[in-house]
Amino acid sequence: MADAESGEERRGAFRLQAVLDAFRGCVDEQGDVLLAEYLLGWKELVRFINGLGAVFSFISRDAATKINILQGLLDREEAHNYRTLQAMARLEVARTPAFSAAPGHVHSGCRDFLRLHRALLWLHLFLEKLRMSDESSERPSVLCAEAYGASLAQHHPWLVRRASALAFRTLPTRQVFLARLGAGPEKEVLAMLGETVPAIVKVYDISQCLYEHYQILSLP
Ligand code: 1PX
Repeated sequence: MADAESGEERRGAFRLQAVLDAFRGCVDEQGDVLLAEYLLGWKELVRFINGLGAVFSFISRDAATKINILQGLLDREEAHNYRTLQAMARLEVARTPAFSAAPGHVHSGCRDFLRLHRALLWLHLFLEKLRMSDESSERPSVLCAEAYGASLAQHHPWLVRRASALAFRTLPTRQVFLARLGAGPEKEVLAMLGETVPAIVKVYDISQCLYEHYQILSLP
């Protein structure tokens, strides 16, 4: 099993191109979300956050845990049931009566996917702000906090919001941040963000529709 990297280890440099390829490639001809490709995108994002320092390790560990749970389902269960988000949701909803209100989260890929799905909204908002920014804009730390406040924060308790706010303050300047995306000169980074954001939005919208359809947007 290809584990998501823990906060301690880091193999190779982050590449925005790999995120773009993964999120672009994770929607199949039927418009279904391929879980293996989706997780590849998240593994690359975890690689980026691991490069930001120990203050972000509580975030990367949580993301890696969820990625590894889903990867484990893909690797161990009958693969066809977990090849796509649609197949996984169909299976889990049919298997558990009153799934959307079932207490706990034993063996539910849908609840862990939901956490990543919510984080994808943060990523979309943040990358769009970054893409639209210039040297006179607010620092990435501020853009990140704004995106978080408009998305993930509503799902997190005070302590997590507080720890996140402290971590955001340590983010580097815009120039350094863009350089770390590993996509060349600023103009090229911004152009690649212009392709990455719509690819992320497409996957987000498909997943959101599915969760609305099954009424599982509040899985505990
Ligand atoms: C192109 C590069 C851009 C930067 C990429 C950075 C990737 C960040 C990955 C963040 C993944 C966060 C997953 C959070 C999932 C979650 O909401 N978990 C909570 C609930 O889980 P539970 O199992 O209990 O229901 C959990 O409580 C969260 C714990 C950790 C805190 C999460 C804070 C998320 C902040 C997101 C912003 C990351 C800042 C990165 C700076 C660039």
